[in-house]
Amino acid sequence: MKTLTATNKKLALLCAISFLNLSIFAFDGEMNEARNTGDKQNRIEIKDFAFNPQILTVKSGEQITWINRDDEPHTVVSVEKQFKKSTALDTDQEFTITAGAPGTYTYFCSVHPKMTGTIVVVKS
Ligand SMILES: [Cu+2]
Repeated sequence: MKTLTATNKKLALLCAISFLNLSIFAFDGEMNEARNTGDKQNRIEIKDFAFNPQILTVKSGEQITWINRDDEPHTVVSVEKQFKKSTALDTDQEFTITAGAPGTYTYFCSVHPKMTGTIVVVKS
C-alpha cells in the first residue's frame, strides 16, 4: 500500500510537469503566430503546370504573390476579372496583387486554360 501511494505521487508530479511543458509550448505557438501575421507571405508556386496551393485563403488587403517555377511561360487571369491579369511570366518571375473585397476569386492560366486555382478572401 505504501509503495502504491509513492507511485501515485510520482505519477501526479510527472503529470504536473507534462502539463506545465504543454502550457509553455502552447504559449510559444501563440507568440509565433502573433509575430507572423504582420509580414505573412501569401505565395503561390506555379510548378509542373499547376498552381500550388490550389486554394489559398487570405485576408482582405493582404498581398498574394505567384512565382513561376516552370520553364514554360504562365499567366494568372481572374475568371471574373476581379484583379488585373498578369503578363506572361517567365521562369522565376513573380506577379503580385492585393486581395480586394471578401469573396472567392477563381483564376486560370490563359496559355494553359486547364490550369486553375482559387483564392478565398476573408474579412481582415
Ligand atoms: Cu500556363
